[in-house]
Order: sequence, then C-alpha cells, then structure tokens
Amino acid sequence: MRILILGGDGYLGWPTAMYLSGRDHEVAVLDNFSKRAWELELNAAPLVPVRTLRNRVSTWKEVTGRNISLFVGDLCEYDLVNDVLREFRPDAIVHFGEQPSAPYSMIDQRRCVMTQVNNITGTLNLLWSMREHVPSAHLVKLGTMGEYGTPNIDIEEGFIEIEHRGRKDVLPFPKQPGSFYHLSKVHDSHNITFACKVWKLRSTDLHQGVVYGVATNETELDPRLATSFHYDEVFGTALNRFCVQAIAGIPLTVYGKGGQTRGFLNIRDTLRCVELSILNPPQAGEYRAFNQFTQSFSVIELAETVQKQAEKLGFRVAINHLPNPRVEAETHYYNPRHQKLLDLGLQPHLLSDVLVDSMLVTIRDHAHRIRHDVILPQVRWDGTSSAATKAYASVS
Ligand code: NAD
Ligand code: USQ
Repeated sequence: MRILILGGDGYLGWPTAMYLSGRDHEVAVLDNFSKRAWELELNAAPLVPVRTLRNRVSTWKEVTGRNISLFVGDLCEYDLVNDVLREFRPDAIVHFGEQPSAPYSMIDQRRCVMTQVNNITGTLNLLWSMREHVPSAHLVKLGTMGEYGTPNIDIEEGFIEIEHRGRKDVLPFPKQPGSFYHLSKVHDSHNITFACKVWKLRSTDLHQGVVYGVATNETELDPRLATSFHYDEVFGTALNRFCVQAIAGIPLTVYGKGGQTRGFLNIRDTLRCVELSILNPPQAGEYRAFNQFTQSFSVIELAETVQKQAEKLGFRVAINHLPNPRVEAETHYYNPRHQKLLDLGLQPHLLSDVLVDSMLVTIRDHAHRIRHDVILPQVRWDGTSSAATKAYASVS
C-alpha cells in the first residue's frame, strides 16, 4: 500500500513511518519541522539526540535497504498539499501533523490561536485535497481521548445511542475537552465527519490516550534512528516525565491529588493500532472512531509505579503533589470502552515492571542530557502563566 505519514518528523510519526516501511508498504513522510521551531522557542530539547529527518531517512535506507520518500512543507499551504497528494497518490494517509501539546495551547492567546489555526486548517486542506485528488484514500487521523473529557458515565467509541422523549438515535458522544489543544481535535472530528458525509471520504479517527515509551523495534536498530522523546513541562507526557524525573533525582510532579485518570498506551501499540486501522479500512462515506489506549491509570498510580521500579535500580524517588496548574477534575469516574482495536487483533504491551524498567535504563544512559529547568509546570490554565512562561512569549 502507498502510505503518506503527515508529521513524519515527530515522536510518533517517525517510528510509524519505519514500522510501515519495514512491512513492505511504500511510505512517504511529510513535515514542516514546526515542532523543532517550537522546541527552540521554549528552550526545550528531546532527551535523546534526534537526527534531521533527511538524515534518518538515509540511515533507514543504509540499515534496511528500504526507501522512505520525503516531502518538506506546511499542511496549511493548500498548493503544497495538492502537489503532494497528486504526486504520491496515497492509498492511506496517517495524519500526525499537528501541534500536540495542551500546555502549549494554554500559554497565551497567540499560542492558542496558532494551535487551532494550524491544526484545523491543515486538516481542512487535507480533506479538500483528498476530495479532489484521492477520494478513495483512507484518512487515519490522530485525535485524542481528551476530546471526551471525564463525564460521569461510560465513554463509548465515538457514538452513543440516546433515547430522548420517546425517540432513539445514535449520536456523536458528547465532547467536553480540557484545553484549547483538545478543542482543536474536536473541531477536526466534526470537520472530518462532515466531509465523509458530503464527499463520501472514508476516515478512522483514532481517539488516542497518553503515549509512553522511548523505543520501538525499529528505533532500536541504530541510535541514529531515535525518535523525539520529550520530558519538559510543555511537550513531555506524564509517564515519560516521571521516568526522567526519577532518574534525575527530581521529586515526581503529580499535579494536585493525582486522581486524574487517563487511558495510556505504549508507543509500540500506537504503531500497531495505525497498521490495524489501515489494513481494515472503513467503507466510502464512513467516519468511525476507535478509542486507542490499552490501560487506564490515575496519575498517582503512575507515579508510584515509577517510584517502585526506580528504587529497584538504586534511585531514591520522592513524590510531590504540586498545585495543579490545569483546570481539571482531580478525582472522577472514568470508564471508556476500547474494544474495537482489540477486535481487529491488537495485543497490547501492558505497562509492567519490565517495561518501566527498560525505559528507566534507556533514560539513565542519557541522564547527562536531562535539563532540570524545564521540569516544573509554569503554564497555567487560568491564563496567568508565570513570568518565566511569559519569557517564552517574548523571545519568539
Ligand atoms: P510531535 O509534535 O512529536 O509530532 C507532530 C509533527 O507534526 C511534528 O514533527 C511537527 O513538526 C509536525 N507538524 C505540525 N504542524 C504541521 C504542519 N502544519 N505541517 C506539517 N507538519 C506539521 O507530536 P506526537 O507526540 O508525535 O503526536 C502526533 C499526533 O498524535 C498529534 O496530532 C497529537 O495530537 C496526537 N496524539 C499524541 C499523543 C501523545 O501522547 N504523544 C496522544 C494522543 C494523540
Ligand atoms: N500530569 C501531572 N504531572 C505532570 C504531567 C501531567 O500530574 O508532570 C497530569 C495532567 O494534569 C493530566 C495527566 O497527567 O491530568 C495527563 O497529562 P499529560 O501531559 O500526560 O497529557 P495531556 O496534556 O492530556 O496530553 C497528552 C498528549 C496529547 C494527547 C493526550 C491524550 O500531549 O497530544 O492528545 O495526551 S489524552 O490525555 O487522552 O487526551
């Protein structure tokens, strides 16, 4: 199959490109390297050195003999999107190419607007261009579990059957997202649903949980193939951050009570879920949603797991309950369904002592690169981020 990976320079995009290329698909990646600019802007850097995308594509060829084609450009430029779809003519498009951070979208007005313009415009351009050039291609779009928020009922996979005043219908599950970033994904979901309906496009919206992990089988082939693993407050996700903090001797940064419960998955399962979606496409005109996570944990459970494992490796780890910089429920009901990918054959890599242990060992090998100044949260959801965060704004 011909598969185009948008956001192919990113944490998830690059490993996905290698994974699919290694399974005999013809793969192309596209990126405009905006994430690298945002990293520079916030003075944040991935833990493990990340080569340029061009360099990683040529290393992949050297190590495996396989080609990955490279397109450099911005999804917000419609002509560019048209050129790429016309030239590559993908059967499937995997769309990772968005601003992925909730805290980034909450720094200030400019970052909020940029996030929504970037994410929503890129996806709209893609939909129009697919309609024009590859109407039967399958769009596999990375959305987020955070679109649903934390309602006091079970969360279904995209849709819920509702009975109202004696009548029944199957309707989109209510969305109550927790940041302007998460809202951008909700807007995308609505736009994609509509495009499938009116233009008979086909799409899988992967409502993905929080991803953890530093390595995949392909990144392990050669250190030059490493992916972009973040641990800073803006781009790092919870478990990845806790593992780095444990190795660096920094008390684990649990926000508030730590009762916030989320769905999590290992990075290796992200790749498999994308593959399963591609191999089992929806019908023309169908928009479907899969909840893409394998296990739920509260934040405090994650912190305690990391603490226990790090102590086995000889690290003493404290857990801090910091004032929560976000506006979110710190204790709540959480029971989302996640059956559809299991039905397609997903065999999850569950979070185990071994898994945490191997992450900690990899991080320990790069401990000299850990920067303490990017750990503590400075972005606040109430719009009054600290002076240091405002400094991010003034340098750009
Ligand atoms: P990432 O920032 O590492 O990768 C995104 C890539 O997209 C970057 O390389 C960036 O340069 C590129 N990009 C952004 N805007 C672009 C544009 N307009 N044109 C071209 N390229 C553009 O993020 P990630 O962690 O790999 O996440 C990938 C996707 O998965 C995102 O959409 C994110 O919202 C979603 N997601 C991530 C997680 C997670 O825990 N990492 C969980 C759920 C969903
Ligand atoms: N948290 C802490 N301490 C930290 C970091 C986070 O307690 O140091 C808490 C947060 O308050 C939150 C939870 O951990 O309750 C998850 O936060 P996160 O930063 O790991 O994840 P989030 O901001 O939700 O975003 C990440 C990805 C995003 C994706 C989302 C999936 O960055 O791209 O969409 O996970 S989900 O959470 O299911 O919406």
